[in-house]
Amino acid sequence: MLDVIVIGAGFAGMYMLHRLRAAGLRTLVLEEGGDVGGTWYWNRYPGARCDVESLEYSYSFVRGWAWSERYAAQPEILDYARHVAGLLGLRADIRFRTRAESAFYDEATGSWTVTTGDGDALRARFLVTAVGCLSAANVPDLPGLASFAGPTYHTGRWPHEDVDLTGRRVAVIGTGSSGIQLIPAIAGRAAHVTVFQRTPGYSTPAVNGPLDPGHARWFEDHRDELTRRARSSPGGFLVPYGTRAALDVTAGERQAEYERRWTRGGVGFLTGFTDLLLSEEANESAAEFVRAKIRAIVTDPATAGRLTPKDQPIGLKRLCLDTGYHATYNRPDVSLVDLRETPIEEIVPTGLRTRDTVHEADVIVFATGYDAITGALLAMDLRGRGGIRLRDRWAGGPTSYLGLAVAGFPNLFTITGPGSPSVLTNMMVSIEQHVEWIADCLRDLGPHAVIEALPDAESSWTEQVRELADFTLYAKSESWYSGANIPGKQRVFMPYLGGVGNYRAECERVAANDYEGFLRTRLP
Ligand code: N01
Repeated sequence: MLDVIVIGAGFAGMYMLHRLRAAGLRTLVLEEGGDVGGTWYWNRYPGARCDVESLEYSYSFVRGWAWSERYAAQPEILDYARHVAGLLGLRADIRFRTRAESAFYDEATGSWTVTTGDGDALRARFLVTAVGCLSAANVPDLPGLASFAGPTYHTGRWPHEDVDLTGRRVAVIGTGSSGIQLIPAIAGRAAHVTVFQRTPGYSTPAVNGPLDPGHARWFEDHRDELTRRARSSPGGFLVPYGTRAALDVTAGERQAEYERRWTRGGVGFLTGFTDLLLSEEANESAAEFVRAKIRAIVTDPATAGRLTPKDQPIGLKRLCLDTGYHATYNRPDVSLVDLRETPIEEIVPTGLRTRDTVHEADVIVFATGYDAITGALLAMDLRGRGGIRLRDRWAGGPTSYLGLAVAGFPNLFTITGPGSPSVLTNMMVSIEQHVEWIADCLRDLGPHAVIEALPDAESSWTEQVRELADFTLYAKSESWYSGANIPGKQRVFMPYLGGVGNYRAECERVAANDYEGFLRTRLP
């Protein structure tokens, strides 16, 4: 029997393997893909790149990698993941092209049995999921889709072989982060791009460019100090966080701050003031700034109007970063269909039919997002004590203790699970924190331990996650953060909003208090 099975070999699973090996635990990683990299293995669509600066979106303990751009493109990030796998010799303990279909906990032996897609049953004392928050692709069930004559792709399951869109008429459905990156990258190469937009989103410029080698050297020289800063910050980013409320300064000062952050680019647009996600009035000032930018960039007023978010606060859906997204609509070979005005009625062999016409297309790209945070966990048949299914435990929405553990599921840890800061933060910072906490826990407890979240601890943590969301504008928002993008999914705001610094302190306190909130026993 193994000590630990880890599911997923993205950045979380890779680091988990490294730390568990260092703790002397026999570990096997199961990975559905053909190599390491997780999200960066699957998201190969044109234009895919990180929206966190690459220097920050990298392991804090790996040195000597030279990023070429401020925001690396997907191939470079995948190269980095492969480089780290080689450096640490990880592949020897990763079984690729192996999907974990089910995982059952056996109380008698205190162990998990994981059944793979090829029918193998593997046993381990502990199970760690590193399945990613945005990995279960959402493809809408559009009538007639099977009749479409051309190929269809989802951005998160992009083929590994070359997809040549040159001279093709491409329909893109979805204008979230993926669509916003893809659309400018294929415009000009495709014969025509028709974008099907349901809700216009806010986006600010990435301001990407070659990475200054001097800055990269400085970053590496100060890496330990910068890592400490990121780990104690609200979001795990090294952006400047403002200390004043937007409503406490003059309109001119607000405007100047927004302009400064817009020009600098990156994820910091909304961190300039303390109240942008708390007060509708403050939020509206930032939203209106971005709306005015869209109106200034897009030359056709009707198109600008359709692209401009109305009656929606900014930042409650993930704020996108773009490179020339809105300006793309000034091209003659790019057109926009507003699905609120003319919904897709059906897909026909030659394209997409809306009320007034058939939009002809050779290729359809779904940039329609994910069943986020819980989707990949629930895609497996996970069963805990007494055979209870995670799917049933979470029928009313996910519950967890610290986003790391679920009552009734002993010896299971969920990296960046629901109830942890995860997707609202720099994922690298959140991944490292979870991995280190889990590895230390298993090292402290030893391989014969059984550890399980107590129901009371789980309820009060879940309540705390909800109360924090209720305190902010997120409470009323409709987004994948709360499952609103998936028909029939229970609406629960899933990420913990207290910030990575506070969250880390709480996890450390729990561990120092002899794993308070967990029931610990030992196998005989
Ligand atoms: O997915 P999304 P994404 N008919 O859910 C539309 C991360 N990420 O893949 O808003 C028509 O954001 C949907 O419309 P609406 C990042 O965290 C990061 O773009 O629901 N349209 C929306 O426009 C991000 O937030 C990076 O009305 C439909 C779009 O599809 C997360 O992944 C890059 C539809 C989905 O947007 C997800 O981003 C890419 C339907 N039936 C992604 N269903 C970087 O690091 C959905 N839509 C840069």
